[in-house]
Amino acid sequence: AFVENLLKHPKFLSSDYTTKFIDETPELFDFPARQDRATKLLTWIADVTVNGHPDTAGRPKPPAHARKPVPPKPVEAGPVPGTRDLLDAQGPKAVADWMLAEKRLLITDTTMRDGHQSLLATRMRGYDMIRAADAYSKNLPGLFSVECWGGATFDVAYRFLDECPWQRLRDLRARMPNLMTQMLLRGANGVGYTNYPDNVVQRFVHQAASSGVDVFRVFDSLNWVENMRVAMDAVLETGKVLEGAICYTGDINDPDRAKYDLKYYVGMARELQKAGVHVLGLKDMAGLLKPAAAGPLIKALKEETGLPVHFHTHDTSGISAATVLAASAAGVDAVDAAMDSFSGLTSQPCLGSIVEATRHTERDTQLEPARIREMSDYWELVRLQYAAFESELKAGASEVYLHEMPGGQFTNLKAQARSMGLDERWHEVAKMYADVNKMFGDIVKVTPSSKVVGDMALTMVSAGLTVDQVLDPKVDVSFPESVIGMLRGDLGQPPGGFPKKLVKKALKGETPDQTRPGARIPPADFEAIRKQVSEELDGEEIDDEDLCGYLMYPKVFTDYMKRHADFGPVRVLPTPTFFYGMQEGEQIEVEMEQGKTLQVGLSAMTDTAEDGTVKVFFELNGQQRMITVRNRK
Ligand code: BTN
Ligand code: 3PY
Ligand code: ZN
Repeated sequence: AFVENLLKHPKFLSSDYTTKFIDETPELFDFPARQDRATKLLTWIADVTVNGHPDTAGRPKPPAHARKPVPPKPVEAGPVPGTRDLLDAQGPKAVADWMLAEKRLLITDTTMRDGHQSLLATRMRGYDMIRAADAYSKNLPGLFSVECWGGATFDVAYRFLDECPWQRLRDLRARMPNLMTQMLLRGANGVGYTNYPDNVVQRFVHQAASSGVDVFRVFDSLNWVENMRVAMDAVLETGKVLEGAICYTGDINDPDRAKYDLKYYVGMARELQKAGVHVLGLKDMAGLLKPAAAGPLIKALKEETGLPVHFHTHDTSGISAATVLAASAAGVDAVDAAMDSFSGLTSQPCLGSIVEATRHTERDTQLEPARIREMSDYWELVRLQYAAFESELKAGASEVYLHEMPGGQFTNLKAQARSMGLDERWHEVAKMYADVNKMFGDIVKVTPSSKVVGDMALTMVSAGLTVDQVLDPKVDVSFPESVIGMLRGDLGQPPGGFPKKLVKKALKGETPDQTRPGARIPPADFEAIRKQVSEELDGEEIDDEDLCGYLMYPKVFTDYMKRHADFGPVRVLPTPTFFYGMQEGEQIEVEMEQGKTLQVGLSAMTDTAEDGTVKVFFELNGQQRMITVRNRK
């Protein structure tokens, strides 16, 4: 591969090189070109062993005592029929009717999506999820659904975990045939941060349904129902469950936040009902719904629409379980919770404790505490392997009622602040986030609108700007691109519109567009795009899932495909191997696919040679293999 690279290097071809050429031209070592899958995987292991993984560099390591996570043993019997069987046999309306008729408090487990999105920067690999899926199916058949897809997990899978999110979905689906899988869809923003053409959103929804999603929770980051319709109509066409979500912000009991009062939420619920949703989602992405507000809100939503209500919250404040119990007492149909070891703080409330708290009451979930504990024990060991991605957040914080940041954004924004040298000034950032929200007219803050508020807050803190200065026509302010885009109307319209004075200043007189963004973006030409992507990737076949990945994240997708061509299906590597490589003398098993397992041992490695390379010696199913990698450190 080295010689191949050398022979095709432009400088080499033009004879424009010196004797130092090889030392000065690291890309010559960018192999391997096309090799067999096992060699590619060994190349990844060798590279990470020598150079480390960029994502864990400088971060805490898993503790030395961390044992290998072993998933709970599935009970002997085959899977008991669950919600998925009902959906398949009778359709989504029957699921909704069944929810209304159930006395039990139904539970969605969010560990595989929002749990790790909120606690571990979305870094949990499919490997660790898929290993647990059979136990979920056999031991917890009474769950309402398993949230395991969408939100930030889609792009993080490609971007940082070098795995295909679609494959993860298919693998999970196959192992949990009796349970409904659930995803989070950002309406017209798909699983991205921008508005897509209508036909892209439609195609994405249909692909997600056929690859294995059963429940679609659809929301809009400004609560603009108009902007949710394309996605919602597409879900209705698939025959899967449409959960239209209201994003909750403010406080219905606070007379100073009258913009988001009970009437507002009931009005939105009615719009969603008219749009044909099967289930009403109440998405409290920051964990702001207080126990005393949950009862009146949930009663009103149920009475006014007759729909089942599914409540989602975050425990940033530390009192979300109280809200869940108040919601339960008020008759909420289903709630989200994370397995104990992935609960609390910016994640969901504790699943096992909700099960215990409702036991022997009318709302008894009928889930088995022992099964939950053993599942949580598995996740506890999994979590240790992701020590690099833990945030330093240690306690609940009432500050969330000030800034109203979504649980999934909190640790991200903190990291962004750190990278700008603002780590000492976090509480200022939090206060500024609140001020920016007011300046924007008090908007719903959830991906992607929350990112816009965060960008503006960081800009203002680092430039030392106040709200008054930003609004002052005489002060020159350089607004972040995301802010200009939102005020221009790229994300749609918030209730009441954006404040005119701010819009005028940021857009420098340009008129904002208040029409639906999707209606002004021309449709994508799928087959032309497929052909062009395939050409960019040396003729690689682009299947329908790949195409949808590209449509959401063009560069993230093609970069992933290029790494995949070099390093193979690294999703099959155990998590410690993926992030840290191997130790000399270590042996691992790698299951390439069912029934095809590789035995990999790392027998020795050389010191770094003159030319900057290291030779790593492996045993692959008993055969000696040597991989040469450049030491980039
Ligand atoms: C990231 O930025 O974190 C994702 C890129 C990962 C690159 C991996 S690390 C091991 C291997 N060696 C490389 O040079 N690239 C891949
Ligand atoms: C996401 O969009 O990823 C969210 O979790 C919003 O709460
Ligand atoms: Zn959430």
